[in-house]
Amino acid sequence: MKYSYNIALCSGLVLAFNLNAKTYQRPNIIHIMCDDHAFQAISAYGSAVSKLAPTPNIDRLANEGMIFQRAYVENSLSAPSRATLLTGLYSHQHGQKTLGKGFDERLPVFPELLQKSGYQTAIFGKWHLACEPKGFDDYKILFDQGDYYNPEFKSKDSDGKYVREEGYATTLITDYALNWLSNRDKKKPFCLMLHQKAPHRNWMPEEKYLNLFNDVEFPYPSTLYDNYATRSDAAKTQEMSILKDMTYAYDLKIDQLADSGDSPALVRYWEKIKKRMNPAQENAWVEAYRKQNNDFVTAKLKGEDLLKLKYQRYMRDYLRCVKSVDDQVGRVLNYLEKEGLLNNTIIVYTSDQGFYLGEHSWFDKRFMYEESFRTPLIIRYPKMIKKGLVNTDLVQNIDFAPTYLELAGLKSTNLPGLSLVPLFKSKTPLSWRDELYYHYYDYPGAHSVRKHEGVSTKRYKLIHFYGEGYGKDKGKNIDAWELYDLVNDPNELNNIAENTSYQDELNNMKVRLSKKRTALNIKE
Ligand code: SGN
Ligand code: CA
Repeated sequence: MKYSYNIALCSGLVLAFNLNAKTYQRPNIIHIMCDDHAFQAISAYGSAVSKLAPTPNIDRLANEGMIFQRAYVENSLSAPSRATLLTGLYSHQHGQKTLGKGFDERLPVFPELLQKSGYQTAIFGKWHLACEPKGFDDYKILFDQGDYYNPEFKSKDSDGKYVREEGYATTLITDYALNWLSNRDKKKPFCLMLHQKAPHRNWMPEEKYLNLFNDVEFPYPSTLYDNYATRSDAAKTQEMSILKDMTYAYDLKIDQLADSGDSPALVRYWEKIKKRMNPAQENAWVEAYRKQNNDFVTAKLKGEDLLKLKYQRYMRDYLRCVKSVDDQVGRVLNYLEKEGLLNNTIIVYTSDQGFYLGEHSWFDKRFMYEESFRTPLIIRYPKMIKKGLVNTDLVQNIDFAPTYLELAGLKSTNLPGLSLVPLFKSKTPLSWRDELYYHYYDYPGAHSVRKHEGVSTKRYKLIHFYGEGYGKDKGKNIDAWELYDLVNDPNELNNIAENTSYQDELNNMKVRLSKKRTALNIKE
């Protein structure tokens, strides 16, 4: 096997912590990963939107730990990110490059190694890989993307079947996690992966929050009207525009407008989803949206006004879902506090990628532009991390596996990522990476984002869009370069690849990309 872990218990690593190896107590690990949770929707990150929809429990993790300002993924999509988390590998190395099948199940995954070394391991919530979970003592996973209301879960005891559970996904997933923690063997350390489905599309809030934010007008991102003037065709041919692609019924819950251009497949899907609700849930739902839907229909808005109202409706539902996520993080923290586990448990809060909250006029993710390439990352571990620290080093989701292995006293070899442990102590090694490699492959696919790869330093980002066009893009092969100066143009509005003053930077970045491709053996 090409990628291997050395599973020997490694006292050398333990000593590297400056702790006495004999007294080193391996920490418990809780990896909380929410689906599509934009950093812009976490108040600790300080965006204008998040100030109106605060997340006090997630913020507590940041206040008592370290917030990473420059955490990124290597491929902004769920299944690839999940495979990367488990293996520590890039998409082309573990095979899960798109949402379809691809994961090389023979590869070792870090929970399996933790399990073999004496950890109790479990995963609850979204799984999203075509294979069965391995390396977990217990699991309860959603079917595919999972449902918000009364979702179906497969568990160790369900005979391979998905079984409907009554309730709201975010709460149920947390219930399972806390129940597992309560019944664990207290003599052994644990590794718990708590993977929420929320706030993934189609953003269905919990009953009690259906009216939250009704009177709030969320501020608009400064790039809401981006016209992609300096960009390649890729930004112009995507299908993730709030104005054009966000549907009335499925996305915005305005059923009266289902025949005003919505995709019939999504309308049918939405009808099916609604049937999952029990009568009380359905009533609450209809009541909550009645007035605002009537207002929306009566207003008959067009153009900019329509975009703004769609954005408001999108933000309200998205942030309502986030509110439930934050509540449940609070429940987990309370449990750990009550059980005296807050000191020796590393709690990681992150997402499987970033997400657009109207920036560039979009929802969804996939692009290497900051809002989807970047992801939230907050880590609380008082034994190593002092309170209230802000980290600005370039970190990436390939770093999780080496971090967890090091914390568990295990050694990893041949992994492309870096353990974050030295950063916890605010001592960035001089040799820390100064660039990130990114590659998106899922085209043709939902939202029509063209294939691209790139490298990013703290200062510049180079993106290369490539490949044949399909469907509506048939005949439009693309081979386009974009370069952004992240310091002078943090919103990435000015592609300077063709600007004569930046040809040295362009060439330097092209050399970086070419070297990365060689080092990582990229074939595509
Ligand atoms: C579904 C969504 C897409 C989303 C992908 C991937 N469509 O296909 O909007 O981009 O998931 O999301 S939906 O009609 O099913 O809602 S991911 O987080 O799993 O990568
Ligand atoms: Ca996702």
